[in-house]
Amino acid sequence: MNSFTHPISFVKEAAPLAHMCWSMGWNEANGGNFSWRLPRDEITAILARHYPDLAPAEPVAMPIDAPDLEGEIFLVTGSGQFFRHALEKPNQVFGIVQTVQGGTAWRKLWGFSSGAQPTSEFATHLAAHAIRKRVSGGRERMILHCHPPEFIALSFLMPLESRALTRALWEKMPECIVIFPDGVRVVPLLLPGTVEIAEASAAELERSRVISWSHHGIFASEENPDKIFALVETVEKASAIHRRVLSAGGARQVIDTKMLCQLTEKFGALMVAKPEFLD
Ligand code: 2HA
Ligand code: ZN
Repeated sequence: MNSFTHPISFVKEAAPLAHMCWSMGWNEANGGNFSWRLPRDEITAILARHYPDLAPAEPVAMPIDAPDLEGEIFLVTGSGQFFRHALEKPNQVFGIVQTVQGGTAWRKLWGFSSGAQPTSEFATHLAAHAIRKRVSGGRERMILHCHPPEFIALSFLMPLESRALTRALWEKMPECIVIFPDGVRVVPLLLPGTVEIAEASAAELERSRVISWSHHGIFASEENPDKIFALVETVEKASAIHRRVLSAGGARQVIDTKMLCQLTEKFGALMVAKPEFLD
């Protein structure tokens, strides 16, 4: 049972998620990052109630403009922080920041007690939030980047191609096409923490919630902690099965297109999008 508590309800939910990601082996050391676009009125009221003396810090310029996110407030992991420490030191691992000055800067509202800044991937997170907020009609609020080993292994074994990777995963477990009908989109190996990786990811995020950063990790968008964990967990499970099948010499049969179409028909109401790689 989780007995962790925190005056900020969003930290109360995010810290156990981060710790669980570490225990799954997805976020070693300072690897990976997380951000959550918070409901503005609710977080403003919580901060006013529990931290009445806190004043917003000076704005810091961002390497990317996010005009569509002007004024939005994010709970975000700090650069250099360990997911393993999330329960023990939540006020250090996490911070709450607001985008200001037309989405060209951020300012700290709470947290980062050791002086950290938002994750080195914050520019990509913001680009992703802007796109996924629009594409999902505001439903998606959370971005998780982590390093799940089976998923990463596939980027050494398979073509770096969205269709091939998506089909390989869909064909290994019936749940996959239901849970990620929008597929997994592949971004080539790019330097982490750059505007280049943000722009390459943004293009793919127009069509999918799940991105493969080749030879590096996964980048995913969803609504809440349960849904984002379930999404990454399912992709990683299917990746593990596929990697075992490859290690054993390859598949003799798979879940075929006919069955994938039947799954789509039966579970269409649960799917966030119409599957694209079904032909
Ligand atoms: O260390 O994972 O992508 C943080 C990262 C960079
Ligand atoms: Zn990473």
